[in-house]
Amino acid sequence: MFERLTERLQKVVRDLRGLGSITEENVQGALREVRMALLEADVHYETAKTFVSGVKEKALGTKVEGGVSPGQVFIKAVYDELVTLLGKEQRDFELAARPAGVMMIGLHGSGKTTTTGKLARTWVAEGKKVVVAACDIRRPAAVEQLATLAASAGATCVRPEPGEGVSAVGRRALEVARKGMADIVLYDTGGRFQMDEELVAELKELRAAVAPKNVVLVLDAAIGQESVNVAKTFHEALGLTGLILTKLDGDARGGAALSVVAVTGVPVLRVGVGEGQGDLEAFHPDRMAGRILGMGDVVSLVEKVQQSVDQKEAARMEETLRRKEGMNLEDLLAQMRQVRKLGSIGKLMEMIPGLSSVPMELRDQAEREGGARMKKTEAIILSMTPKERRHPGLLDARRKKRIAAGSGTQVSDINELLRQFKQMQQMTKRMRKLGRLGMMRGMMGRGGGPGF
Ligand SMILES: Nc1nc2c(ncn2[C@@H]2O[C@H](COP(=O)(O)OP(=O)(O)O)[C@@H](O)[C@H]2O)c(=O)[nH]1
Ligand SMILES: [Mg+2]
Repeated sequence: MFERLTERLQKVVRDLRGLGSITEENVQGALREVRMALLEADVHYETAKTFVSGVKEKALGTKVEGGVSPGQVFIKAVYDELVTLLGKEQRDFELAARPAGVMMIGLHGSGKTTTTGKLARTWVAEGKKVVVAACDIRRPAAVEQLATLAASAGATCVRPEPGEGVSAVGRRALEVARKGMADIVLYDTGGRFQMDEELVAELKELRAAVAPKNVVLVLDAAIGQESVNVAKTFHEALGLTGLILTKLDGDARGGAALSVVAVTGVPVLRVGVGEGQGDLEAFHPDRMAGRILGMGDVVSLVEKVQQSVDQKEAARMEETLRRKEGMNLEDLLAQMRQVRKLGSIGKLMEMIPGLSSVPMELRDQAEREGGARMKKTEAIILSMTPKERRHPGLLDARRKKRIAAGSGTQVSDINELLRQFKQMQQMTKRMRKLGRLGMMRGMMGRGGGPGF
């Protein structure tokens, strides 16, 4: 459902490539694309509007620096806004009361009974005493299903007695829980293939009988946009306190989550990720946003770069570019350490979409070779005197021999480093000249910088 959004965003990133900054004008088109994609995915008009203005504000307010492109900054803004829309923080059940009531409702086959079993299991494992009530009284098989799950979870199951109605079963389960000093009562209810008045009346009666603090809608994520209507109707009729999205192990990309949370404002408490009893997870708005965007881990990469390129170093690099004699070996050392701060090379490759598919062995190899080379270079530079680092021209055969001995390397290693360094130095000198030219061109209104 959100493949289109991903596609559009990738195009947006391509279009923003090469720009030096994000401005009101150049981001206009990108914002339009995002809005269209959201509307196409059936996101409510108002929600899309709020979303887009949030993205705009964030993107314009972010400085583009430290090796991050405007496209990446834009994606990051979209991502942040998605996280906000999805509820920002992880939320949980209201379990302060004793016993705390949790009413599980939803359409037929959405996963109510399975999820009731999963929850019981988690809570029992946390040392809580749990009672489950089989309030799906019309189908004997449903009662058996719950009883089996409860037994394996270590929870007490209250079954309907002949002639007993839904709310009577609920009331009796609550009584059992009170007497047994249980911590939690879970009410597993019946569903329909569609919402109807009879179901609503039945659920309302149960809710009135047991007054649970939690009324949780179990939603099959695979039903897509239909889930928005289902959630809206249930919310209006019964006042939901939380959502559980099931079957997220399938193809559903989380678009349903986005729309449902946006439309109802009800938080997602858990997600079902499989048929097994252990397949229930906490809901992390940030991870879901990443999943909706389907963009590898560009976002954490952007965050990492922004955090680690500290202001002082950025200023230092700028200063280097302004210096007439270009960069020196001290600058090189500082830059290498900056790169190192980003973490391992293998990890960085993993975070970049496209590079993440590079086989593990190759990533490891890059890691080893890159790491070993950086270490060697660092050792060589550290064996120099400060004066030598600032004026590499001083390095004659005698000095090189001394440095090689001090750093455990060969004179040939030092020559290799100096050769590469010369190339870098020439490049920074060229950048300096072009930079000035570029600025002049810019001032004369002909536009276009050097394109670095
Ligand atoms: N793949 C997958 N299947 C699930 C998940 N949750 C429930 N199911 C399956 O969905 C079907 C219906 O579940 P059930 O709990 O009986 O639904 P109910 O009618 O709402 O009580 C069962 O076959 C479950 O195994 C999930 O998170 N992932
Ligand atoms: Mg059921």
